[in-house]
This record gives sequence, structure tokens and C-alpha cells, in this order.
Amino acid sequence: MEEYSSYFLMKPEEAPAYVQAKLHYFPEGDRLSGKEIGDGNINYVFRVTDEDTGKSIIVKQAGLKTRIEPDLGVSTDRGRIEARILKLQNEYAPGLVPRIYLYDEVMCAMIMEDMTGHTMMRTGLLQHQTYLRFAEDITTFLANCLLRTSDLVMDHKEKKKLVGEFINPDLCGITEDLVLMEPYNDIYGRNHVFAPNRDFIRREVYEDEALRLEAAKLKFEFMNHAQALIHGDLHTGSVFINQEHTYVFDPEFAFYGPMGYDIGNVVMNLLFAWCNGEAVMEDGKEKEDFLDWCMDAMADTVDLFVQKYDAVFDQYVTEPMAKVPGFKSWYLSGILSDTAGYAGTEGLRRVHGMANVKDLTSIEDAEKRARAERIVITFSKDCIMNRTGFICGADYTAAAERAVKAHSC
Ligand code: SR1
Ligand code: MG
Repeated sequence: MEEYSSYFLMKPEEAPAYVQAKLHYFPEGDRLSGKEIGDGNINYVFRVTDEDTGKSIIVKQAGLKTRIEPDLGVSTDRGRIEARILKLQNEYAPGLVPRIYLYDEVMCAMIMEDMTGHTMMRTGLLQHQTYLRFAEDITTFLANCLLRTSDLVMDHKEKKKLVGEFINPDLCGITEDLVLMEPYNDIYGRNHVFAPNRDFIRREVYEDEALRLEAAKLKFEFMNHAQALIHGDLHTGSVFINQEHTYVFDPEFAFYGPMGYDIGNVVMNLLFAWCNGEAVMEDGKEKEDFLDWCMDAMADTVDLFVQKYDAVFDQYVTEPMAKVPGFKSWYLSGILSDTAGYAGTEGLRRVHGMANVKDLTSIEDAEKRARAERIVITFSKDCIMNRTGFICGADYTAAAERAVKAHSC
């Protein structure tokens, strides 16, 4: 039987032979090793390294079930979606996504550039590293990838074709359940509630009917607003970074959805980093610098996005009705309101949904963790309930200050 003619889940030690069979990347006979390096909720990521030269490459394979919840089956088609969007994003934001060398539909595996010299951003943030280029790079990525795949810029027929190519029912289903439903009702009993916050979450979330209504609206906006080709899961575990450069990767949740979903996810994950630093760092200059950087990065992400929205709009939009005076700012206000709304939904789901973030769960002191979670909940509710009023970075830092004050020791 021909090698790799039917799907199986690779073991780390099988990855080198797979790379050698599929690609001329390492010379024949080189000593290669394979190691699993992924810690995600869904896929398997292997690094194949040439033991003599140190040269390396990545194999990412989709399993038939998610790793976090084996009952949650997800289509392996997500690999095709990921490989396809990374190629497109490399056209719109060159150099800000890793290169894909090959996608294999049978093994549901892709072979891609190893982002050596870069660290997963969440890991770096948990070590309280700051990244001065982040807001600049992420907004270049967002403004270009979002606007240029939307009807603002793209030919309408071409865009509709892409909407079809990126129909992603299983992964969107995960978001619709885990992000946009279960945090508000725990309907499947699989939320992870930190015991000291049980009553707070019941009162502030499950029993807050006004909040649940706004969350319901955001859920249906997510399902029905095919605005742009979004990454769909743009948290700090989907970014590899160093002081000079940023890579955005792992876009398997991609589909045509609201732009604000991606921007809001970035914003909220910077607040998670702030909460971690605030809870675990020793008082002093290092802590102040880290906390200031988190707040600045959060505000800059919004403000630089707005600036780049303007620039990309002016450079690329030719659609006659989009050029009608007033349309550009009207369209932006919709994106910004969604940004706040989905920042809030990301906040709540990471506190007490099924998939939590280390920024919060790794806070060992129970009282400090409970407080960090409450800050996120209060901030998130503000973002959701008052989303039309969040129009610039300062609105987010002001909301963060209010949330911190509400839970001051
Ligand atoms: C079952 S997957 C859980 C979460 O991990 C991914 O990164 C997404 O955020 C998803 O919601
Ligand atoms: Mg992921």
C-alpha cells in the first residue's frame, strides 16, 4: 500500500519520515528527530529537527477529536481552511504569518515554517515580557486582512466565493457554544467555575437577564454577519513573537464573520496578561512597567486599528456606495461596537467557560485569582452592555480602571 494513502494520527517519532516522504527540505540520510511541541486544545504539532544543523520545520496534524474534550468531534477539514487562509493572509499581511510548504488532505496535516526565535506570546506574557512592536504589527495584520477580504475592497463575486470556501461549521459551532452560549447558561454542565467565585458568577452572569440578551444578540451577529475573513481565535496563544517581529498563526477557526470578533479577542487577552501581572508580580518598577505596557498595548491596538482602517479604506476602497460621505465612519462604528462586545464575550468565556486561560488559572493565591476573575467579569460586562460607547483606546483603559476600582482590596 502506498505510504500515507489513508489517515492515521502520527506519533512524534513518525513525523521525520513523513516530512522526508513529502518534501525535499532535509537532505536524504540526515539525522532527524521529532518532538510534540503543541499545547493547544485541538491539534498535534510536531517539530522535526536536523540534529546536526539545527534546521527545523513544523508538522501540524488535525486529530479526529479535540484534545481538551474527547467527546467534541471536529471535522479535519479545518486543516484545509487553515492552510488556505494562511496563503491569503500572506498576500494581505506579508511576513506576518508563517509560510505553508504543503497541505496533505489525506493525512490532514500541513508542513509549515518553524517560527524559530519567536515565543508563544501567552508564554512570554506569563513571564511578564513586553513586546513594543505588538500593537503596530497586529493592527497592520488586522486592518489589511479584514478590510481587504470584505465587500469594502474585494470584488463582490470573489468575496461570495470565499464565503463558501470558508464555511467552517464544526469550528464555528465550538465558538457558538463555548464562547457565545455556555458562559451564560452552562447548558451542558461543562463550565469550569472557580469555587470562590461561584455565587458571583451566578449572580453577575447566569442571572443577569440584560447581559444574556446582549450576549444573544452578539451570538447571532457572529453567525449571520459575513463581513470579512476573520482569524476566529486570535488570542495570545495564536501569536508567536519576539522584540522585532510578530507571527499570527493557528487560524483554523477562520470563516466569514464580524471583524470586531478578532480585534476584541486581542484586546481582551491583553487584559488577561495585565490581571496576571497585577496578581503575581512583586511590587516595584518592573511590575509598573509591565502593567503600563499591557494597558498601552490594549489602547494602542484599538487606536492604531482605527488609524489603519482609515488608511486602508482610502487606499483600497473603490466601491461607489462605500465612498458615499459618512459611510466610512458609520461602518467603523459598527466594527468598534462589535470589538467591545466580543472583547467582553472572550473575557467571560475564559473566566468560567470550558477553555480557560493560564493567565488566570495559574494565579496560585486563591484570593488574588478570585479578584482577577472578578475584574475580568466586571470589565467584560461593561464592554458588552455599553459597546457602542467604546470608540477609542482610552475607553478601554477607563473601563479597566473602573473594574479594578470596583474590586480593590
Ligand atoms: C474545544 S476547543 C476550545 C477552545 O480552544 C481554541 O483555542 C478555541 O478558543 C476554542 O474555543
Ligand atoms: Mg488554536
